[in-house]
Amino acid sequence: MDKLIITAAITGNITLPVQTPYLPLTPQEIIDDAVQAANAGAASVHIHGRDPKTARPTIEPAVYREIAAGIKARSDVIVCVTTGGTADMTPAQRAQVVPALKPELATFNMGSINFSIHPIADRYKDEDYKFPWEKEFASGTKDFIFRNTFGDIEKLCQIMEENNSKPEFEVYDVGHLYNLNFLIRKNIIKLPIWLQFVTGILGGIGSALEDIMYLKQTADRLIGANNYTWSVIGAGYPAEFNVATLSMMMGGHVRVGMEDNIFVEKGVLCKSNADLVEKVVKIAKLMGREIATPDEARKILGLKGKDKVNY
Ligand code: KMH
Ligand code: ZN
Repeated sequence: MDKLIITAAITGNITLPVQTPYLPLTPQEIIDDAVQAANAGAASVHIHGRDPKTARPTIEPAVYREIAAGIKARSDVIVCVTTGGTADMTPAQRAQVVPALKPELATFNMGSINFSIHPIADRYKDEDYKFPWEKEFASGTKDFIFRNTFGDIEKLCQIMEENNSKPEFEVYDVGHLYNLNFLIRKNIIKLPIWLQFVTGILGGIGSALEDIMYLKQTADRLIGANNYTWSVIGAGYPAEFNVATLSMMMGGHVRVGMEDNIFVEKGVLCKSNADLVEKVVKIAKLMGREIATPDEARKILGLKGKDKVNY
């Protein structure tokens, strides 16, 4: 088995400030938290940017540049930037961070889903919210189609190739593996690939043991076990740690982080992403799985190296 690649998803664009006071929001908080997560054992940090004043998720390249450069100055961790954006952004706007930063890794969403966090809005009273955009942002996702059409995917493939950025393919459901299979057969996506199974999101597949097994078996059948490396996310608690443990047993890799889950134990908020990384490192050690350093992860994933980014 390869050493374990731990990704820490630092702030995301679906976790709301009302949910936890520990969510890193400003570029400096995101940098500090990402460096801490790397020091705790994360080989890769997945980055979303937020507006420095309003904390609302943004795709503004200057914010990403500040964050990525700030992390690079203090750590050799891999920086994986998002191309996910939010409901008010077009796929073209979401992709602009790739030519701007030429990152080693960037997320690549493999299909369109009704990506929804609207039940979160029901949990809070109006006076609980810290920012005026939060409530509508969450409730509006009831009708949000996270658009990733075949046309969008082809364009993003080209952008990623032009900038020598490796896609981290986000697979939210089994159909997305069929989308991948189609594009591999058409020679639009080249093997080997890096897959992130994103489970437990409302609108996509769940994070039961059977769901993870089915994703893995389907990927083996369609793509071929030797043609991909995979990692898994289970949104929420305890799914994050359950699927991480399962993945370690199956030879996969893991993602934790406040983008996906804010609890380190039942009812106990994590105070930083490092808390979540430390817990998964403990599980890995108990299971005898060694942790990959950033450079070991670069080798496993075939990345171009941090000297070839544009930040
Ligand atoms: N914007 C969300 C619906 C990613 O980082 O690429 C999903 C997302 C995933 O942003
Ligand atoms: Zn993300």
